[in-house]
Amino acid sequence: MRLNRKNHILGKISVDTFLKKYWQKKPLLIRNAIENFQSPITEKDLFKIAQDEETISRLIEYRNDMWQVKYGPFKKSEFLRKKNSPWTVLVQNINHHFSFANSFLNFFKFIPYARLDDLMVSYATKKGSVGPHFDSYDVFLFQAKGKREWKISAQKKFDLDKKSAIKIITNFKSKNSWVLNPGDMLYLPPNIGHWGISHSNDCLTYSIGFRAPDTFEIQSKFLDFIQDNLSANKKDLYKDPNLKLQKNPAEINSNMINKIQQIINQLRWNKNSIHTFIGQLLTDPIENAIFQQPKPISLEIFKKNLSKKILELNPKTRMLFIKNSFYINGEFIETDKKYAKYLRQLANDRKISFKTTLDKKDLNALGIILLPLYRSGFVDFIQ
Ligand SMILES: [Mn+2]
Repeated sequence: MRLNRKNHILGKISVDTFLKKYWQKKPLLIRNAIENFQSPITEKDLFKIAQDEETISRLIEYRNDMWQVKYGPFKKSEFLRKKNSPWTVLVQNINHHFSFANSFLNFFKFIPYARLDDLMVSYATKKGSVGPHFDSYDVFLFQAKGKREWKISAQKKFDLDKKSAIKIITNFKSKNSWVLNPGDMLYLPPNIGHWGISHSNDCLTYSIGFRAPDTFEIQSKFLDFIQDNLSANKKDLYKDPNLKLQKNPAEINSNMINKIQQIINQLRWNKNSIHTFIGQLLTDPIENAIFQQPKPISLEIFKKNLSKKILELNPKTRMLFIKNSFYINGEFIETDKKYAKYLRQLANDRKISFKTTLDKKDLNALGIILLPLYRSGFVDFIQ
């Protein structure tokens, strides 16, 4: 299995056709998206990661006529369950743990990184399911091991189970159903009712999930951003040296209203501030991400490493750019235009090698730009 064959993940469909006809529009089943696929990630790996404090994981089962959910971290003993009872465990951000999972995401480079959320992996025993439901986000469901049946509905209106702890559709009507084998994949746009049921005791499904900020989030975070960047002076007090006696002391006079309106109108933003806001918003790391800081090293040693080794982004790192402005994990990177091409390469490929490309001056300049990122644990050298 090779991970560098271009775009073959969509089978016979070209990226252009996919974007035009399917993305955010309608489901697509791709048989043999990857031929002879064998999952390097096993259920044992999942159970191990689900014990980690930092991991977001869920265990879902249908028991006593009810959908039940338990949130991780889990104890090892909690996975010593009977294989003849149906259950599912789902673990988020597997790409933060396995370099394989991280490179698997390369298959989905035809969608901008700014839209990518994570690779979630779920394991289910036979008949294990999380029930009929819909999601608000696009997802590719890649069958990695075992068999899973996917039923999808064409409904627009769903009734939800009010008693359930998870989102369950009570009036689910199946329109299509397919049994996916290893290497098969199903793409679903947002809000399509779907129901996956494991047909084997070794069912592993990779979910490549996308994210989309909602309008409320964008607006409220922008107001926070404006507040954080206020340049107004707190000593600049409201003044009214021309105050006139007014008939009703409780009335707010029009002078005061006009002056406050003027002050509010002083709030300004331009394209640059919007760029900074967007760059910071979209590279904000996931909530519980911890970046381990390496042993401190000098600029000289960092430069030596830079000229010999490959530098890569930490799997948790989000790095995006707008023209020559770069953002990494919510921070703006100051850089000379001359070095933008290297940072673009680092952001696009998520790694970079300077082995033969740099003279002393450039190596020094890039060392100065990249060392703080290294110190924050945002980038590291491949050993
Ligand atoms: Mn789903």
